[in-house]
Amino acid sequence: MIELFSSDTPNGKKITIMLEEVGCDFKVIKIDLSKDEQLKTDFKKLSPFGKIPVITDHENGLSLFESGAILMYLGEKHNKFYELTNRNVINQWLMAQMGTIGPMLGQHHQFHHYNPGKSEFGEERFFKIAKRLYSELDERLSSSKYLAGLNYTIADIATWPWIARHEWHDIGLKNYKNLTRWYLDIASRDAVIKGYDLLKNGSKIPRP
Ligand SMILES: N[C@@H](CCC(=O)N[C@@H](CS)C(=O)NCC(=O)O)C(=O)O
Repeated sequence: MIELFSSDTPNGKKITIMLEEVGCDFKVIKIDLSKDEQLKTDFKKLSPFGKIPVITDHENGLSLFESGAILMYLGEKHNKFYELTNRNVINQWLMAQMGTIGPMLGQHHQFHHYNPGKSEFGEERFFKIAKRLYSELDERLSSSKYLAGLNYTIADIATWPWIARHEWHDIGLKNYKNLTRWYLDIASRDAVIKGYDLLKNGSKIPRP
């Protein structure tokens, strides 16, 4: 059994989706970020920077933080969505999500969604970057079925929950034909529908 310490955020949903995809028995322990539960001493023993998600695999006692590392671990352990023959390409797109797509869209959330009117510079800068990312992903998906090629992989699982925040982004997902095709394809997977509803409160995937 795997314990997942998480919150209902894109980084959190990556892992519920992956756990549903690999058919793993798991339990979610909710970390309330609004109450700073991520900064408690016991949690920081598992996650030194005080960030969700974290897993503990009770089969071997291993705890891991960083969503990308968790996806790689689960992909390797279950031999799913992380083919050895395509691993460099999968890693490349996974790292692009971890280093660029997540952090930049996260800033866009901060300025455009949570704090509009506080910084014109921040709002404009991250709106522009987010829009550029939509175009760049659309371009990639014009010639590739999934981010790392023909197959659905952990790179898609890492990226998809960020695009699922498209209503907050206010960019108009439906104007990006290839990104929309990819988004809807993944949104129709049973594991994604289940994993998206991280808190099991009936949360539905937003349509473009
Ligand atoms: N690179 C990390 C980022 C994790 C992250 O930013 N988590 C956020 C929620 S989505 C968090 O825990 N924020 C609380 C804080 O920073 O205090 C990962 O992918 O696991």
